[in-house]
Amino acid sequence: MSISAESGQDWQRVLAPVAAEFSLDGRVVDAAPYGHGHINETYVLNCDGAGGRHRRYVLQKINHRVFRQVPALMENVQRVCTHLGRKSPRSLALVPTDDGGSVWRNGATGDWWRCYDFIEGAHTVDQVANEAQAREAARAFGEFQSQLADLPGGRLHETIPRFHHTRSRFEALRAAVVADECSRAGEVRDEIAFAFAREADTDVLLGLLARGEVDERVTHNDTKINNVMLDDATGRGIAVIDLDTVMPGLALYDFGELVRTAASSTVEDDPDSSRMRVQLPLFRALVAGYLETAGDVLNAAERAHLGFAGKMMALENGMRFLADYLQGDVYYRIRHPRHNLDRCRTQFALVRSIEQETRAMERIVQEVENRIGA
Ligand code: ADP
Ligand code: GN1
Ligand code: MG
Repeated sequence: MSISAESGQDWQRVLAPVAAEFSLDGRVVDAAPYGHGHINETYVLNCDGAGGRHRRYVLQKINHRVFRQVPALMENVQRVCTHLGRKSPRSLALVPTDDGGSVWRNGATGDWWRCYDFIEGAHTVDQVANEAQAREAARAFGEFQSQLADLPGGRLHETIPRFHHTRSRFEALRAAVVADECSRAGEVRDEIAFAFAREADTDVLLGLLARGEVDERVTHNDTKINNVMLDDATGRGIAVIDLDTVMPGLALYDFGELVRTAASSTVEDDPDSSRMRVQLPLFRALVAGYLETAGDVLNAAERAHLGFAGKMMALENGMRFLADYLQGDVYYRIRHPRHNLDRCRTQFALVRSIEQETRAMERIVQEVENRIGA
């Protein structure tokens, strides 16, 4: 059965046959859509566990149009969960299928499903509330980076090839402009010009990698603020989630995504892009938190590009949203017809703001390094 997060169905009836494939503790009593992701479909299952204990699970339908090699993806996820589970007690844990697998495929629809233990006593936020929260999120992602430095078993699969290859993202945008399949290019001339004027930027991080100035690492690649769980009582960052894009990458991609989503003045799709700017106190908190836990693994070139990385990820995401708008909104889930355009404009406003604050951001990195003796 194909289901959509928006159609207001009887979730228990729809999801029960899927849930029945997994080794859950108890009977599913209730199910509902959950979270605000743009790619997968996420649901929470409420169960009557053994001895009447209430248990919750997260059930996800993997978007296999975006993730084309689901078994390879799940191999990555399983390896990373196992490794993190040895180091952190509350890390993300897969619930096996009844036959011991990590994922179940519905033979009738071709859909892929997986299930996680619900991480209780913690929450995610879509927007950072204060500097302490920004610092915690960065600390958790930095810890994730350093914990995966000794992941055994060889290179992870690239679940989406060239995911943060910003030059390729630029070329994809250029192709979408040329094709102009939905005759929308005329309406977004300013946004196209904005991206085209920054073509040279798209090669900077790739150049660092090609020259060996930064290393390839195991990175998360989607370090949005709502992909880290914060403890309800203490506010501590306790688990990094949404591991589909964990693969070989640059630490700067992770830090840049954090800057984009956690040092910004508004949400990524604010329809009023004039409200978007980089928040320097939040940027300072991110640098402090990230260096606290990942400082030992970052080299001088990485530290020198922490601010630029934020600009890069805002530009890359803005280009991706613009390309999707031009192609007729085929990739990201949208809630209204100009959603991708709003997202693009707001990301480009963030790019502009970071460009204006480049010097101040560089000074902040130096100040934090001097303070912690890094
Ligand atoms: P998406 O790819 O759609 O972003 P996520 O894996 O990030 O999917 O899940 C969406 C939301 O569901 C998260 O932002 C988080 O709030 C919640 N969530 C996901 N996994 C768990 C979990 N194991 N325990 C508790 N909440 C979770
Ligand atoms: C998508 O799945 P979600 O919502 O966490 C996207 C990210 C983008 C982000 C923009 C696999 O993330 O790359 O940065 O939207 N994930 C994928 O909000 O494309
Ligand atoms: Mg997510």
